[in-house]
Amino acid sequence: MAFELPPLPYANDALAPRGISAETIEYHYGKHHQAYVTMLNKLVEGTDHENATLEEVILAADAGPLFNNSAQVWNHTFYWKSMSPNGGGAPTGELADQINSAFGSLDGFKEKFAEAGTTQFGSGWAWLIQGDSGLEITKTANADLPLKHGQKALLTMDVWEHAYYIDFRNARPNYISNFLDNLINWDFAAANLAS
Ligand code: MN3
Repeated sequence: MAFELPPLPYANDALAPRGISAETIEYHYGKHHQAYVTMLNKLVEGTDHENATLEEVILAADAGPLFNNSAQVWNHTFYWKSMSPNGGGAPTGELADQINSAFGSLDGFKEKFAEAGTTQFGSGWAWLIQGDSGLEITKTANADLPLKHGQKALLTMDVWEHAYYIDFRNARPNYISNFLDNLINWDFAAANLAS
C-alpha cells in the first residue's frame, strides 16, 4: 500500500492570522511534503519496505534517500500538528509542571527552544522531547529525528528555509518567536506526553 500525504489538520489559510500564509502552506505542504511522499513511494516500490509502516522504514533505513524521504514525511506530519490556529498561550497541567521543572518557566523553555532553532546551522528541526529524567530540547540536521535515536518527540519546529522564507524572508528568529508565541500547539504536546 502506498504512503499517502496525510490531510492538513486545518485549512490552508487557517494560520494566516498568526503569521503563516496560505502561500507558505501551499508550497510547504502541497509541494515539499507531497514531494517527500511521492519520492518515498518510488523508493519503496518493489522492495521489502513496500508494506512496512512509515516508522519501520525510518528505523530500518541507512543514511541516504530512503531515510531522508521517510523521515521528512514523518517530520512534516508531526510539524503540522505542532501548530494550531488556536495556538500559543501556555501549557497546563502535567505538561506545564514538567516544563517548569525542566526549564524553570515557560519563558525559560521559549529561550532554550529558540536557541536550538536559531543555532541549527543550515536545514533542520528543533524538538521538545521526553527524556529519561524530564523534558529536553534537541535539534537535528536535515531529516534527522528523535525516533531514530530512541527518543519520544512531543513537539517540533521546522527551521528549513522553506518553512519561513515567504513570510519572514531571511529572519529565522522572527519565525521562531512567532511560532512560540502564536502557533505552538500545547494540546498536541500534552497528548503526546500522556501517550
Ligand atoms: Mn519543511
